[in-house]
Amino acid sequence: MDNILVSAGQKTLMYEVLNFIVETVNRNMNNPFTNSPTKPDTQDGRYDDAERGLANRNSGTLLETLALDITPSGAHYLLTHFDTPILNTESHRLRFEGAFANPFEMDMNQIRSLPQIMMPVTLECAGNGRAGLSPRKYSMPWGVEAVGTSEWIGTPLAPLIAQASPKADVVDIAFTGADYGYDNGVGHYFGRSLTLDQLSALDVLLVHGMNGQPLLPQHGAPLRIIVPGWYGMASVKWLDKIVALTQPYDGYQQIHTYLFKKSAEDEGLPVTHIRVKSLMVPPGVPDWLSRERCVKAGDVHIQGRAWSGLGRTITKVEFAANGAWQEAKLKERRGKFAWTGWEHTWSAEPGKHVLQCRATDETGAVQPISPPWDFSGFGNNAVQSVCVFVKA
Ligand SMILES: Nc1nc2c(c(=O)[nH]1)N[C@H]1C(S)=C(S)[C@@H](COP(=O)(O)O)O[C@H]1N2
Ligand SMILES: [Mo]
Repeated sequence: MDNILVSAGQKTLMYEVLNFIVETVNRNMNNPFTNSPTKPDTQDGRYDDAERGLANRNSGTLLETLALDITPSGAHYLLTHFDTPILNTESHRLRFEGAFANPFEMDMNQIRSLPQIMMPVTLECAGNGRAGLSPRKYSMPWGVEAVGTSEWIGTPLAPLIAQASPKADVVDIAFTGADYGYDNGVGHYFGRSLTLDQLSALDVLLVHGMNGQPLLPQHGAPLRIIVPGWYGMASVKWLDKIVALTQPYDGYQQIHTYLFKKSAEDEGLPVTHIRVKSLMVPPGVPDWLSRERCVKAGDVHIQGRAWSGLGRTITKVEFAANGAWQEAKLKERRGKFAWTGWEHTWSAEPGKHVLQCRATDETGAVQPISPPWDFSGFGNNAVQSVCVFVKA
C-alpha cells in the first residue's frame, strides 16, 4: 500500500475498514451461532420446538412425589444448560488453583476418604414458575415442578478451602464445571462464584452421592457442589476446578444471567437464596390428555411440601378451596435445609373448585397470590392453583 497515489488519510481509512472486517470475522468465528444471536419474542402459553426440546431434557419432578420427604432420584428435577458431560470417575480430578497459597488437586478416592456427611437439601431452580409470568421470557418453560429434595452425600467444602488457603487479596472463589456451550454467542464452561463471606455463611457441600447411590450423570457425576438454601444455579455440577480470584468473577452465568431485573435495561440484582414457597400433591385422578382432575365428594386428604431459603423454618401453611383460607397441619422436617411436609383434610362438595396453598416463613415472608414480576421469570413464588372437579 506504499503507493504514492494513496494519501495518508485514505490509508488510515483502509486500515480501519480492514481491521473492522478482521474483527467481525474473528467474532463470528468465535460464535458459531450467528443466525440466532437474540432470543425470539414469546407468546404466553405457546412454546416453540427449541423450548419443547429443552423441556424434554430438563424434566420437572412428578408432583405426586411431593408426598415423600425425599424425592426418588429419577424423579428429581433437572436443569442442564448444555450437554451432560460423561466424565470418568477414576481419572477425574478436582483442582484448587489461582490465588491459593497452597494449590492442590484431589482424585475421587481422596475426596471419598474425607469425613462424610449426608444432608437432605431442597433444591429449586430459580426459573421455576417462569411459564406463569406474562409476558414470559424465551427460556426453559417451567410450570411449578422444578424442585426436589435429596439426601446429598459428601464432605464439607470449608476445610478444603482453608487447606488451600486463599491469599489475602482474594475476593471470589469460582466453581467451574466441565460442560461447555454457548449463550447469546458467548462460549463458556458453566461456572459460578461465591465470595469468602458467602462461603463462610453457607454450609457448602462437595457432593459425590445422592440418596445412597453415586451421583447420576445428569446430576453432576462424579462431583458437584450443593449450596443449601440458594436457588439451584449455585450448585455447580461436573465440578473440576475451584479457583481463587483477586478480581470479581466475570463468568457468563455469574454476571449475565441470574439477575432479578424489571426490564432488559435494568442492571439487576443477583439471584441468591430461595423464596418461601409451597406446593400440594394434586388430589384425585387426572384425565390423560387434558390433565384435569377428578375427586370423589367427602373428606379428601390434601398433602404437600413447603420450603424457604437459607434454612428458614416454615411457620404456617394455609390451604384454600375457592379462596377460603384455612391453616394446615405442619410435619417435622428432615433437616435445616429440607422442606417441611404439611397436610389438611378438605370436605369436598360436588362441583368445580380451585385449590391453593401458601406458606409463611420465620421472617414473616408469605407467598404472593400473583407472580412477582421479573424480566427473566426468576423467583416466581406465587401460590399454586389446582383445578379439580368433584363428583358426587
Ligand atoms: N455445570 C453445571 N452446573 C449446573 C447447571 C449446569 O447447567 N451446568 N445448572 C444449574 C441449575 S440452573 C440448577 S437449577 C441446578 C439443577 O441441578 P439438578 O439438575 O441436579 O437438579 O444445577 C445447577 N448446576
Ligand atoms: Mo436453575
